[in-house]
Amino acid sequence: MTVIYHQAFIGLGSNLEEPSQQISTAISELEQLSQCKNLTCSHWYQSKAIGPEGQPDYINAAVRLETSLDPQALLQQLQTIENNHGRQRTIRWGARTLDLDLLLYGDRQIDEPNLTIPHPEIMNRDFVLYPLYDLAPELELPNGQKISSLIEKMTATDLQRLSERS
Ligand code: ROI
Repeated sequence: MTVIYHQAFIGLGSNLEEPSQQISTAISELEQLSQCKNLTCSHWYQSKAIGPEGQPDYINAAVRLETSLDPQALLQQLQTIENNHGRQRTIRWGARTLDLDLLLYGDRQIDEPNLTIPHPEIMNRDFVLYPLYDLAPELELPNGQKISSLIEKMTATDLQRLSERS
């Protein structure tokens, strides 16, 4: 039987409890997911929090992987990893130990109550666009918009690329 793999992009973010450690562990956990292979990771970035003021800066990154899980099954795996990192879902846009966002799944467009793909905020967030560009400079959204054009359109960014992944 042939198993079909789809390319998925996942955004990672953390601003609590040693964010670099959270991101590093999450990447290992993603690497070990069953029915997923060939994971690659973007550069890591430090970004100012979007959301309520007074939060620590975030560490952000993204990974690309190939998966034979369907989008809902992959989402469930991501939520399990978030929960294992002690993620509390209390304050909207509040600080968090680990956020894993399913950004893109092949060229699928999905609008389900718990899952919208492409992730609706991709085009507004430098901390998502730059890591995606690292992974796939030619990448286009399912509507044909190029990640590189979206980056060019961003006015200011205070994103800082980190030199070391630790
Ligand atoms: N802000 C930044 N800089 N990075 C994130 O990953 C992030 N994630 C979020 C909210 C709370 C919207 N703000 C963020 O979910």
